[in-house]
Amino acid sequence: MKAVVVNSESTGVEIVEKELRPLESGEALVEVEYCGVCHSDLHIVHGIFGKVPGRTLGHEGIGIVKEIAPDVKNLKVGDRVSIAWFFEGCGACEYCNTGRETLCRTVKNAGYSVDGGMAEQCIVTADYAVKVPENLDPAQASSITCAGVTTYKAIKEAQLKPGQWIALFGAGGLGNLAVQYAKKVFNAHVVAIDINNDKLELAKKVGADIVINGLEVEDVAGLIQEKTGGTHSAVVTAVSKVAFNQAVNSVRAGGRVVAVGLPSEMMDLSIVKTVLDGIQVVGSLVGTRKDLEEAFQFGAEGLVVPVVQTRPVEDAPAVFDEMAAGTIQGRMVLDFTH
Ligand code: 8ID
Ligand code: ZN
Repeated sequence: MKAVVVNSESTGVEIVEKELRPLESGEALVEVEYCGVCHSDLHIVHGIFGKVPGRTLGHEGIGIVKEIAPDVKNLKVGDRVSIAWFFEGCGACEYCNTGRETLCRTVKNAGYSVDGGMAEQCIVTADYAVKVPENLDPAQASSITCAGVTTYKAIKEAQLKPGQWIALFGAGGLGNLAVQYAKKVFNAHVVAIDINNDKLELAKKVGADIVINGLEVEDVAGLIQEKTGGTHSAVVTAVSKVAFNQAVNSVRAGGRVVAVGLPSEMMDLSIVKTVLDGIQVVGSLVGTRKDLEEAFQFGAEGLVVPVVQTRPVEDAPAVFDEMAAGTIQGRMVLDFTH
């Protein structure tokens, strides 16, 4: 089968032929239909979490179950399921047992510590594959499998209430979905900040009340304070510390900043401001299986509509270049159905 893998130098991706091993207990074989390309895949290719040459990428996979191990009870052949970053937890630790399973210390992550969904077929741990609702388009579902669930969960972490203001830094693959979840699901007011006007146009189209180009405005945080009185919270998916620093200064006293983007940098955090203004800064990592089920359902109900463009698998190297150049609107999704 065809698979998109990290090349041997960890500098880019290549498309190779791979064979899958036989299924083991608790596993299912999935014939992949679509897999989105996330900015995290680019980080993985560049080895920022540790080099993984030869690894099959992909944690926005959607496909159909073709085969199950004899002991699998929760899936049947023909089910449409996800292949997500949260590929498997131990199921027994304090994190797995307190609704924080993505923090499991022995977690497996698709497309990083185990082979992922950017291939014609993928072996999944059946208990961790989340079913896709019938009326959700599978290419759109792929984008919810990481970008959607991650932003939906991050907004939960922001403790956003209806009618409040939220600042969303970054309007890329994650960010445009963050706008939609914040606006349509949480009924909030949204400021979207990016450094690219095309992405801001998309943010506006999908519901942002105010858009700001961080390169065209001298004092981004000051402008947000002026227009909103300081937002109640912020979610940062931008891949730049500049945005993290602006976020801290954009929220009102008691505000919550949720870090999602993964630039390999340090943010500046004024201790005095953090203390005197009671600012909270928290990290948020993808979402649990339950979060993904909920995030899918809002897609199935048409409240959230992922902006996706399908591309042939052969385009994978080009899509990674476009991701690095920042020219993608919404999500590029590799099409394994042809
Ligand atoms: O669970 C998690 N925490 C998680 C899950 C999935 C992805 C984290 N991520 C991380 C990715 O690894 C990546 O670091 O979130 C980040 C964003 O992923 P993405 O949305 O898939 O990337 P993108 O489509 O390239 O969008 C990034 C946006 O940031 C903007 C860019 O213009 C682009 O639209 N941006 C940048 I770069 N600098 C900015 C700045 N200073 C900025 N926007 C505002 N201000
Ligand atoms: Zn991702």
